[in-house]
Amino acid sequence: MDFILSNTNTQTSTNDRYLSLFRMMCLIREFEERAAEEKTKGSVPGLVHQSTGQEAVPTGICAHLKPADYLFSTHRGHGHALAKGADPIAMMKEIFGKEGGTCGGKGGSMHIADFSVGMLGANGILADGLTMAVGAAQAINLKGEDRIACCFVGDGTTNRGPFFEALNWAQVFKLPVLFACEDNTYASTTRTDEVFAGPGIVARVASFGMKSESVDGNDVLAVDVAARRLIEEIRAGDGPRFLHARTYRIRGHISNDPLTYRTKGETDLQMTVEPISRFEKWLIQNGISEVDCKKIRNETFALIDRAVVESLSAPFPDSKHAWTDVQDIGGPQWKE
Ligand SMILES: Cc1ncc(C[n+]2csc(CCOP(=O)(O)OP(=O)(O)O)c2C)c(N)n1
Ligand SMILES: [Mg+2]
Repeated sequence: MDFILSNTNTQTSTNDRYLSLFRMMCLIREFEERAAEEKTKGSVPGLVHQSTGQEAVPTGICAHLKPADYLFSTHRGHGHALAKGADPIAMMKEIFGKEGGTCGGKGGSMHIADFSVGMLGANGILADGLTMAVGAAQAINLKGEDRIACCFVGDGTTNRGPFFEALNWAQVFKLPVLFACEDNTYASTTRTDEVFAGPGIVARVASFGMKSESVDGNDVLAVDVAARRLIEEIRAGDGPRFLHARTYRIRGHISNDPLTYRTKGETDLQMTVEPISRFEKWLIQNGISEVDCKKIRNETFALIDRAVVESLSAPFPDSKHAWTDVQDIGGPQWKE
């Protein structure tokens, strides 16, 4: 992290920006910790995949996306949706399957979408978001629109066929899409490097002739700088780009994962470089007060607490709405 804070006016707005990055990371962490807690208590149907330790990646990238840009996500997508601007209270209700959720409580954790902020959907099918993002980017080009598409992808998913199709098509047609790989070391219970042929993800991307950057994904400022650069190039019409962020999944694959495939020592070591306390330490060393950081942590705690309380008391959707909003291809004639 090579940014220095000072007390000039320009720096005040820079400091505000750093604090907003910090706030977003805290929001994602708190949101997922509480969602997983409620899952354990039995209030949440469906699975909860936490991205604890990976918060710097969506935070640094989505800071450079505009509301009009399209975002496609994965099964581990709460952070992506929050960073794109989805309402945390409506998202929590969605995870609880309640009325008032971003998809009326009918999608759940792995199908969160909020079209009003360009978040076009999480996705439980690995790699399918990539091909959808490429389709959206092709539509953007055909219509001559001023926006880009972005899609998150896990490291393990880069072994699936649609990954190769998506990169190839995007590069051939020079489409405005950012592929953002969260390389969190694991694919479920498997270390990805044990099942990955060749010299690595960046080399695979290079074989398509696509420009990429590989960054420390636990350093929000490194992600921020790389994302700004790559997104500027995409907006300039240079075609697709790939951002490879090296990070670590501190929690299990799902909230009740017994973690028998790795040692506690490994996770403890990763805790020493996890992005939130690391950035907080840097902020304090560079002139932001501990009180300001604490205030942000307290505010996010209060907001998520409210989200949980409201979600618990919200009603389930009325069964008469079961067939609305579930497809957009002309209504549910097939049911009748
Ligand atoms: C097509 C498909 N195959 C298998 C699965 C089951 N599955 C869910 S997550 C996962 C591992 C994904 O690993 P990675 O891409 O690294 O993402 P991460 O979970 O680490 O975020 C698997 C195999 C799935 N959801 N979809
Ligand atoms: Mg992974």
